[in-house]
Amino acid sequence: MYIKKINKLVLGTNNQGKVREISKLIPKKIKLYTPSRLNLKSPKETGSSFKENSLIKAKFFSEKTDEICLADDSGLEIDILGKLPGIYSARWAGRKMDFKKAIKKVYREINKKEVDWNKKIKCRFICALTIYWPNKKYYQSEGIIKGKISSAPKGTKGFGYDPIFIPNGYKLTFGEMLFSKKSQIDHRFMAFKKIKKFF
Ligand code: ITT
Repeated sequence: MYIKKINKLVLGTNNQGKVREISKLIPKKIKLYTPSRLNLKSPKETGSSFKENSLIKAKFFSEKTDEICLADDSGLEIDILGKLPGIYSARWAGRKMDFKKAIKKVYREINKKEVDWNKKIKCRFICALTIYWPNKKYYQSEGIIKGKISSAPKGTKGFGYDPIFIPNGYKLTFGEMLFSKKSQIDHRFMAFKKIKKFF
């Protein structure tokens, strides 16, 4: 299949943590634009899955700009909480996107279950990416990284729920890990690997 390489792209996210991380994955020669630079707010995420929500965002920003758009919908699923916060991961942080508050809510909800912190609190980060072209074609991919919830938040690197997530096979939280390490194993990288051919 002949794939026309992309040389200009709108990153359909208003989350600066994602902008930082996705920008590093995309080859330097591609010109990147962000909604904040174009003064565009995000659409309502009315989908019921990561894939649906990433499509809503990619389509919205592509139609607004008439450019190719890459959007990410992601979140943390915690088994003992029935996979919450999941697609509500950003919403748990409230309107001010306060992740200290979201993390407190995670511990509050887990402790309501009277868990044994010596046992593993299983969870996973999921990322759905959608590339949407102005001719309405689109392509989606999903990436997952499994892990456990740390018994306390640790580290100041990264963003969002990084201080409470310990990937399987590691002792450090994503908040303690160097970005160069996180970006080689995380859900965003796993999803990105599947769409790399377009860049
Ligand atoms: P956009 O919709 O503008 O992209 P958002 O923050 O609302 O920004 P989501 O709806 O996809 O994005 O919410 C996902 C939330 O899950 C996000 O706010 C992060 O806090 C969290 N999250 C996703 N990937 C993460 C990662 O790699 N590390 C830590 N937290 C992450």
